[in-house]
Amino acid sequence: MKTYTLLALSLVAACFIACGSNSSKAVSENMNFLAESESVAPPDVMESSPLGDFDADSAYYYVEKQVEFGPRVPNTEAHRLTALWLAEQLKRHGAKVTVQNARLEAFDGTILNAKNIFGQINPDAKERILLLAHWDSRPWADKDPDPEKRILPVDGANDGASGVGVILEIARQLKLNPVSKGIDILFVDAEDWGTDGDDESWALGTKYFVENPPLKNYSPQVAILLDMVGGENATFCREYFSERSAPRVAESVWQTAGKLGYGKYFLNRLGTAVMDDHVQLIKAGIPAIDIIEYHPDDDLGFNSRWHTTADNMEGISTETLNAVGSTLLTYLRSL
Ligand code: AHN
Ligand code: ZN
Repeated sequence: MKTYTLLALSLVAACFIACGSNSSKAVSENMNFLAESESVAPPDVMESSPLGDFDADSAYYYVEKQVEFGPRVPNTEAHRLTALWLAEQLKRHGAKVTVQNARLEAFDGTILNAKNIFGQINPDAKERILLLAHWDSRPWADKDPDPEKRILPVDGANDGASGVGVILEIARQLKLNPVSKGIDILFVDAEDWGTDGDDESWALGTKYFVENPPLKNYSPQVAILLDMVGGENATFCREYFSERSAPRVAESVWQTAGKLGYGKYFLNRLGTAVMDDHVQLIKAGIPAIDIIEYHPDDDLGFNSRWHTTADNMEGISTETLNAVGSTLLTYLRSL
């Protein structure tokens, strides 16, 4: 991983860390997803969860389901089918769904047929919180230790699917046991078709979203981004831009985690600055925090699987998904 150290206080002088992932799977096995989509979590998972509690097995299942489509690389069939499945899942959880279609030009000139999937829970509530995660996966495992694998797409089990899986499970729980606040969910596309050294090449989907808001005067009170929230032994620090943008929200989230006994995951200390989707929101005036794996005391940075072919289901930990999902759901219920 690579960390670009922040030298200036402005967002323009950004810095960050890097990414990892894995193998491809046949898309054809996934053609029956529409029929399956009515069943969400397997029955034993549903029964094991008390009403209103985050169920990490269910979140894991959502992560696995995404990975089974194959790498969700823009302009592929796996990507197209995953978008349909995600919109379907949000609808099933009672959200009012809008899909934004955008043609976005990547740094290498490729035109990406991108889709931002936006769902609103309690669409008439005035006070709103936005939860987001990117759902695309990186086209190249450029950090893979094996040079021959660096042209392969990544599974993005952690980098992409984990955040989406946690948010889908939160949506499911909010349907079982609703809150009165407005909760918006945004699965953004085209985050990960970027290149090192070009900050503007990342987070294209979120940039499009803020430039083309799906609603007039859309201004959630705060946005919470989940990125790489499923890695085994992950730690989460208070990311630099988040801390400048919404310190009180970060404080509450980290405090909530501590009270729930997840202090070994949520380290209450300042992390590095990461160029991620939340930066586009902050630039557009939406306060935002990023919950992203970061290891402050070693060279690992994000996670050794990041942007390698090893970012697959083997790196996903139910315990980590539980720490993040339980913390976030408890935080949302406390508002
Ligand atoms: C960069 O590496 C530029 N940003 C980290 C954001 C990221 C990439 N999250 C997942 N993949
Ligand atoms: Zn990535």
